[in-house]
Amino acid sequence: MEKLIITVAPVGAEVTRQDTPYLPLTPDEIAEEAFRCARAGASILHLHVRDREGKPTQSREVFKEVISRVKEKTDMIVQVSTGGAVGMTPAERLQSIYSHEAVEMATLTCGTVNFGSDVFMNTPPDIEEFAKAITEKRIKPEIECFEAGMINNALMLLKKGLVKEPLHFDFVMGVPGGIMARPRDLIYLSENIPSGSTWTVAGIGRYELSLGVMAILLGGHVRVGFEDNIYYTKGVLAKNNAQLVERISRLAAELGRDVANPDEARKILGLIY
Ligand code: KMH
Ligand code: ZN
Repeated sequence: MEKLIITVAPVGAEVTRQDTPYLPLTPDEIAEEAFRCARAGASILHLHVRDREGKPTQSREVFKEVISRVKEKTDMIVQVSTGGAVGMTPAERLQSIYSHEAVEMATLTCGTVNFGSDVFMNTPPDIEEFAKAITEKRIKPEIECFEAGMINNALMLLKKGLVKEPLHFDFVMGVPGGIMARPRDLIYLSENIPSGSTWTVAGIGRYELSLGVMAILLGGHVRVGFEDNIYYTKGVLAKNNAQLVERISRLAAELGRDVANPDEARKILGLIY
């Protein structure tokens, strides 16, 4: 089986210091956390950033500053969020892809989904605009699917030439309002993408671990981090994101799957040849 790519999503847009005191917020904190996670086996950094008050922002300048600090410390693949936070405008969200030449990947959510008590809006014209902009910048999209129908939307983008094969998917599972996070849900999604595609899974809350283990076994890849889950075990907060990465690396080793370094991940994803 191909080596395992571990993505870490250490910040997110929804988690607060009230939820966990260990959340990295400043550029220095995020860069330090990225460094620890890279050492633990993460090769992709799924990046959200915060303003001086700790609120989510898609500011080009803030992304630039954070990415510069991260790149001083690690060679991780930087994957910027274009999802941002619920309620941001499409133009606001898309700033991240123009922030720094080191951006190699960007998320592309392929549909609208209920998101707790909010709605994460991604209209068809907006999805197409995002896909076009990402492809024009020669950035690899990570197609985020919160629902099975989003795979179909991605296939329509492919037909229109707005994204290119091989596609890479991220199944975000267990969001209240999106697809559930049972083993059969992951099997369904992973079996319904074009052959030759790669996929990773981001299980929300307690599903981060169970779906991560399934992905190791099925030949997929794994995302962990405070964006999706702040606990190490039930009721016990993880002290940092690296603890969550370390556990996946350890489980992968136990299960006979080697963990990819950033350049190996780039090859698997077709970022380099
Ligand atoms: N914060 C969520 C509403 C992405 O990074 O592209 C959207 C999100 C997806 O986190
Ligand atoms: Zn995100």
